[in-house]
Amino acid sequence: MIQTRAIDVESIRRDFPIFTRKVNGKPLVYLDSAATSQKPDGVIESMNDYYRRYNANPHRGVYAISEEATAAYESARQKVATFIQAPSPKEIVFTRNVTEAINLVRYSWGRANVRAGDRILLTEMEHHSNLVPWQLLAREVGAQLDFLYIDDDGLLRLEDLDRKLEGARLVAFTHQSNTLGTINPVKAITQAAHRAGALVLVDGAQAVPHMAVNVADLGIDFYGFSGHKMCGPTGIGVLWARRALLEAMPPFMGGGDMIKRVRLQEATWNDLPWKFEAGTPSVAEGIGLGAAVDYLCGIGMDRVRAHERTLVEYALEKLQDVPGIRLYGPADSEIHGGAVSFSLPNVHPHDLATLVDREGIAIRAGHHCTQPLMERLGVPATSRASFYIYNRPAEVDQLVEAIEKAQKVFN
Ligand code: 7TS
Repeated sequence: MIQTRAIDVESIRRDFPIFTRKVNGKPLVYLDSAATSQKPDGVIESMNDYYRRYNANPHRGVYAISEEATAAYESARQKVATFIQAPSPKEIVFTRNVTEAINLVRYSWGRANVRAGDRILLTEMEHHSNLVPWQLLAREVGAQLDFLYIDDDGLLRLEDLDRKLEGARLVAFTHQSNTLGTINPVKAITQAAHRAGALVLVDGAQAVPHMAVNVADLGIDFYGFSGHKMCGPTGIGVLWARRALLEAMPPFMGGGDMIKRVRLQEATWNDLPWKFEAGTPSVAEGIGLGAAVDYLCGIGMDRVRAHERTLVEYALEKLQDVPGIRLYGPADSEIHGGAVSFSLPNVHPHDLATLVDREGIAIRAGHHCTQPLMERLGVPATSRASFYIYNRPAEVDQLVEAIEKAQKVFN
């Protein structure tokens, strides 16, 4: 059995209460962190503590517990800013999730800046969250969608990039594919896009939880991600954008908190980032996300990535030996993040997921919200195992054994 020396998995696992439970009489083997990660005690406790000790609506009251709630919520924003190396917490807009972050850009920036005939360049591997919003915008303003396609290794075909950038206003693509695991060359695409005069939005849902991300160094314009995939709670996500863009963009939703002065016929907007945060925010969730950032920083993102890289290498090596298996995505772990998709000749992905669940193993089966990518791969669905800090190499062995057992049922 191989060991990953990057992090102490056994100690990390003790921080996650869910790993004390059994599923179908077996210890839980959780291989679906690309869908949502498990939560450590510190995150759960931070939210409990807010509700138990200082629950109040932030930004409004002048009394002590409201000030405490405001301070905790805004300190989470600062933590997130530092985590992704954003120049200022004013550039960190809290949303519900990455889906809302992308829709915010579509609605606020897109409607003001994308015109009839403009192009929006996407890729064939996008999650529906980074595809459907642009379909809606394109339909609304008369813009055209174009796509970068993938090669058989699951890499973007960048030889088409410069040609496709002609007339593009925006390039929107995922940092890491949730289905293929492919880590895209963000800097290279961004440089080409900027040369062509297009802005760049990157969907960081599968990247921020798993590697060190520096938005300033990447040179991009918009970056979004979800708290629940990075040890944080559901209901909180982040849009980072360059300050000048946020300053120029009209608000997303109207309501309380996002205004400075309201008269019957008109209103003026609050400062950044609150201009984009209408209504009572997800306070507990924001605080929980701050605790998740603390937790990940305590491990170190380079070690998180190193650990997952070891797991992916091991998984690719072990899965390769399963008779008839088809593996998707790059073979090189340098550009393959912690999600491995595969299919078997005689077992439908849903049947496989059901059978391995009997062994306590949670994997995902389906189109992973990437239906166009499934079409390109020529399958309706794949099985996917995705890894995180709490996964052991031995769980890869358990998965492979369970797959082989499932194959016997169907052969
Ligand atoms: N973008 C990517 C790359 C994703 O992987 C996901 C969720 C989303 C956007 C949407 O995230 P949300 O938090 O706004 O819903 N991906 C998955 C998955 O792979 N399985 O379940 C959800």
